Amino acid sequence: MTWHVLGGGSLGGLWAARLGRAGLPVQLILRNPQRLAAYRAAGGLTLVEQGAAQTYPIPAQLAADSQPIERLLLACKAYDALAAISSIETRLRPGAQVLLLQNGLGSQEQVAARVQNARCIAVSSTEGAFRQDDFRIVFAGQGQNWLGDAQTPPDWLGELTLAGIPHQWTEKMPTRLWRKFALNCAINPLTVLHDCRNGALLEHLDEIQPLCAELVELLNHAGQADAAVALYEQVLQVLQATAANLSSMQQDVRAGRRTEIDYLLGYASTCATRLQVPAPRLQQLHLRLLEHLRARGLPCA
Ligand code: NAD
Ligand code: KPL
Repeated sequence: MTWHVLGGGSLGGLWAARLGRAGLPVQLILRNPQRLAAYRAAGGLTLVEQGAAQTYPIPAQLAADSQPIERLLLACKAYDALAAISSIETRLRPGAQVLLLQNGLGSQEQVAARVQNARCIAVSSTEGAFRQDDFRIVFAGQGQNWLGDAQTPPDWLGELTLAGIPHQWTEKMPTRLWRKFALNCAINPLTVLHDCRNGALLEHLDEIQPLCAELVELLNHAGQADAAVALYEQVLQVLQATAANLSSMQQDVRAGRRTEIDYLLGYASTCATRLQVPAPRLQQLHLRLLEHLRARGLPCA
């Protein structure tokens, strides 16, 4: 069965290259004829690992192709996910499996609501990759891919093992997603506002501690108590362990790219309002970040 990978960016490229070089059938789905032509001219996807580059001639197509899709990795940003799935929805076979790689919360529900005959499986990745150039991806950090839903594990997990893609199946995927969401809400926006690396936030614990307290309340009211346990302590651990890193949001802002703010603080603010949980610090942080983005001419959604 073919792995269709929508999005030839950092994580899509990383997954497609590993699946393809393991001899598994892979098809990349690219945005438009110009991107497809550029990809073909590049001769495939180049993956750089520990300084060594290798090009993999993975076949690619457009969303308008007629090949039915049984297994799809949706590897775009959260804000592109709904449009991306809509572009191929008529190609999905009934019961198709769709892996959702997006950070934050909200896009998974949007996609699942759009393709109700598909089995949507969320993935939370701690692997790191970035685009050095078009179709040239640097594998920058080893990590884990947590994935799961309420059904029995699919039979293709062995293919991930064959491809050397680290993964762990969990029935508690919502807890994983909410925990990562809370960590990202507590860390990423403040790194942008203080224009600093993760470790420098250890000097701003007066802001982080009450923010974590609000996030804990929010998670508890959202029925995600497990994801709220010792949140502040884990935020401190992440800040220490990733002290020299730029958060993903900080990288986006520095590069002048759109951020996934709507799927982090945007989702948190909306959720707090809907559940009538007081969250003044989260909401103020959201407004400060929006103002910061606006002042730099970056999209506010
Ligand atoms: P990226 O911007 O590098 O790649 C996304 C790709 O999707 C781009 O090439 C874009 O052109 C393509 N795309 C968007 N809409 C499309 C469409 N309709 N049709 C075809 N292609 C389309 O993004 P990324 O870094 O791979 O991130 C993907 C998701 O994974 C994000 O939610 C991100 O937060 C998450 N994530 C990334 C990393 C990382 O290290 N890069 C780690 C963990 C999680
Ligand atoms: O996931 C992250 C990100 O940058 O998006 C952490 C590690 C939480 C902060 O850098």
